[in-house]
Amino acid sequence: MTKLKIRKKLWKVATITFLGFATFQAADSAQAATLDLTSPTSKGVLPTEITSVGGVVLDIVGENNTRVTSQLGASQLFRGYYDRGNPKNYRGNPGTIGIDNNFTESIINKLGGGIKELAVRFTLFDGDSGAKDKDPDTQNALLLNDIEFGYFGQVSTKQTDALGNVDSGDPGGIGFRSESLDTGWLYVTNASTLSNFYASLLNKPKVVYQLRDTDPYDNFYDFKQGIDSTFIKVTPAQSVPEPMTIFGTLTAGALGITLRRKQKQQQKSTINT
Ligand SMILES: [Ca+2]
Ligand SMILES: [Ca+2]
Ligand SMILES: [Ca+2]
Repeated sequence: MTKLKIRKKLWKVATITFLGFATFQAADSAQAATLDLTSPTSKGVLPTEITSVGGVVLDIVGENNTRVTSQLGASQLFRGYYDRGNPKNYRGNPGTIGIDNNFTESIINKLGGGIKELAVRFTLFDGDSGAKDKDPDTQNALLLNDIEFGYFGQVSTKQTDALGNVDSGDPGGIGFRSESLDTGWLYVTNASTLSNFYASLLNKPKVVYQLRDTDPYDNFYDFKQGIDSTFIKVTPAQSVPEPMTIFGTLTAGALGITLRRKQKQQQKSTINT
């Protein structure tokens, strides 16, 4: 490759890198109006197919850094009191929030033999797990496949409208508050919780979300609000190199060529003398 060609290539990469940053920043500012398009896992920004509000979003990072992101649609979830709401077979304590059947065996096999990180997002209207509500703090537990994953009353939440636009007057809260459409994430890295959950997926490839109440049937829940979308996506680890890495490699390559040329010149002059 001639020096001119290398220079041209470097310029091209620099331009792509710049455009990459510009796109990233644009996406970032577009997110300011809506909430929850970034997961607390190390993978961060959610696949664009995930809606800003509604349903249950499960974001899993496998031992091999492959990411599996699933959204169970709002229309498939529970609404009502857990002794009289619907679907009928979701009633009880624990009561079922929803069942995600998108986890096929082949998807679970892509996680590299285990789960490193897991985050789950809920959108719930009138959850009553805010500090001053009926079921604060640890009164409503979340279960995934019968395994305890935390408490609704300890989740940081934001109030939005049905399209996911954050209520500008809402300072945010802890728990899913009474008479409010709240969205928030639970984030789990506890190794034994994650390994138990992984084993449950191997046993039955589906995720059953449930809520266990210390004093059941006193409260109405509506998990059906927000934007309805059901979706699952597998993102392999490091499928595309970062622009900065390409730039770094090229620069190193160009330096290498210069160095080798100098060495050759030195060798030549050594032979000549
Ligand atoms: Ca209570
Ligand atoms: Ca209760
Ligand atoms: Ca309520």
